[in-house]
Amino acid sequence: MKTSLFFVCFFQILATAICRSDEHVLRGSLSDVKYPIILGHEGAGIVESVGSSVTDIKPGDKVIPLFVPQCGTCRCCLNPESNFCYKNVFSYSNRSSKSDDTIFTCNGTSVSNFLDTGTFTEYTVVEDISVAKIHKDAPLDKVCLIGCGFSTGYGSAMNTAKVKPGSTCAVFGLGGVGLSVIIGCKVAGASRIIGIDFNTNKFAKAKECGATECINPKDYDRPIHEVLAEMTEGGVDYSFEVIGNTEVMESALTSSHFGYGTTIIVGVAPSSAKMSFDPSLLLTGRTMKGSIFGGWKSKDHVPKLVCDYMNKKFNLDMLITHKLPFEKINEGFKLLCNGESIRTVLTL
Ligand code: CND
Ligand code: ZN
Ligand code: ZN
Repeated sequence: MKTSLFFVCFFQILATAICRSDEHVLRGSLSDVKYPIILGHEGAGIVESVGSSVTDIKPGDKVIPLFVPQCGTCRCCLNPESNFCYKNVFSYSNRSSKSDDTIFTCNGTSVSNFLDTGTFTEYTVVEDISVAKIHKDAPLDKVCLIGCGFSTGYGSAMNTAKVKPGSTCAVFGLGGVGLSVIIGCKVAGASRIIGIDFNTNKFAKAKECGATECINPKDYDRPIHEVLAEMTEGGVDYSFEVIGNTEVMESALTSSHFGYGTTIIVGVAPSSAKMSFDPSLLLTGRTMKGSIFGGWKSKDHVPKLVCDYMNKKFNLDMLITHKLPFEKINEGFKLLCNGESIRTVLTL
């Protein structure tokens, strides 16, 4: 391990949820990770020990690991518009970890650590820039969702799109991340929030989160952007792709209104995927952006999001449909793949 031991934090994971990105890696659709790998990036735990140079975290603190780090000193961290960090793993050819050497080994074989957070383990070790101390009374089996799914969706609406009061939004994909986009659109004051999914079973929960209408593309014999254009007199103000499908990304872009519509890409497409669309969609005044971890500067904002949750600014409990002991993790993946769960939280 090249990382200096002075700057590490060793902690026990007490709760972790399953996000679709973990399943993308299980399925092999992200080719830039190295196997074997410890998956999981949506967790929370309690610190056991820290390196001697770590000043902001101490043993006994509750923490959330951060899959986008915040070193605080690089060009991205210093840019108020960015939540990226030069120490992120996304800009490296190996998406499992930013260094070639790994912290973990099993019988002499290196084991990668997904997004430098790998939470599907009882204990882990991360750099101090990849972990945030949270409120001492935070319920770990709930706030683990702030480690990815909730913050990613909620921030995509609040920070990346900057949804305005009275606006119309379309959210493609009603999983844990998409429903969190809906919660963000609602908190931002959107007056119409249209959920789109081909699994109709997701509609009731989407409405509970704030969707005003839900539609299933399978119910129409014409492209969904035409249906949305009809419903909204020409197109939506904001559209979000929260699936990871490039064809849906194009639909989301086409569904936004010319002249001012904004499309946010949140879903993670397979590594080999390429997008192709008519450039006049942008030429005519639409904007398309991507959002990692909802645009939050992780180390600064995760503790605040936990406090906002505790102060009831938003409710994420309704995203948790299943709770299982950690050893039933494979059952949790089955629930996700069968479209039966929103978030399964695994606890020790
Ligand atoms: P989940 O699988 O729970 O939800 C996806 C939803 O999309 C499901 O309800 C599906 O039924 C629906 N769906 C799939 N294909 C279609 C389609 N063609 N048309 C309509 N509906 C469809 O996933 P999740 O909510 O956990 O994650 C969603 C995406 O977000 C996924 O790609 C994940 O990898 C990504 C993500 C991004 C980030 C980030 O920082 N940007 C962080 N974590 C996860
Ligand atoms: Zn940085
Ligand atoms: Zn995730």
